[in-house]
Amino acid sequence: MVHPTLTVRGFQVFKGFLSPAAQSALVDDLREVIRVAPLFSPQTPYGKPMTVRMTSAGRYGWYSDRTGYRYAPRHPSGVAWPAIPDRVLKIWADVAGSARAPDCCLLNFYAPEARMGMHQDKDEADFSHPVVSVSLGDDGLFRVGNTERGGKTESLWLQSGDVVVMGGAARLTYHGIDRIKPGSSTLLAKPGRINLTLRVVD
Ligand code: MD6
Ligand code: FE
Repeated sequence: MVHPTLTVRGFQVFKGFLSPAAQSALVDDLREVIRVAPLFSPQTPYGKPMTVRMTSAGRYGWYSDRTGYRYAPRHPSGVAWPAIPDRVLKIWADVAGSARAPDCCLLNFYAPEARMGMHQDKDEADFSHPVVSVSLGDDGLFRVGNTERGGKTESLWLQSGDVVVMGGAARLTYHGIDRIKPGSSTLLAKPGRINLTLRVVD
């Protein structure tokens, strides 16, 4: 049984869950995912592209364009999403407490200026499964709000190797990334941050 280092508004934070060696091995796996399914900049229903670039692994990939958000069975190029790496599935098995394996691993890449606005993760069919996130590379300032938009928030820095579980009463809590701290980690070849989110979709 693993225990979170701290819990922020129901988000369980496992600081330093992955050793530096485990982080490097994971980055090698993700390089292969990106080779097969290259990062792209999703459009949004609001007309502006997202500042993060993304891709996915698994049976479903998260996709956004002017018509809305959805899970898609293929990368925009038409190729099937690559399989979720075993090392990623192991993290889910260790922390999620879910009987099912995830069927989407969304990979977000934050270049130095990228951010992610406050959002809920609500495109999945069954909110009894948590969302598990893995941070790699530069530190990211994570903001946690409420189950309704607005109100007071709390922020914490997520560092390379940290794992967050968003489940239970926190499953529909608003959250986002205000900014990253370029150069705070040497894990990646260039400044930036990778965040993986694992979900059960259908
Ligand atoms: C990020 N994370 O850390 C954005 N979603 O870059 C998320 O949007 C997120 O950390 C669901 C559960 C945990 C998360
Ligand atoms: Fe999210």
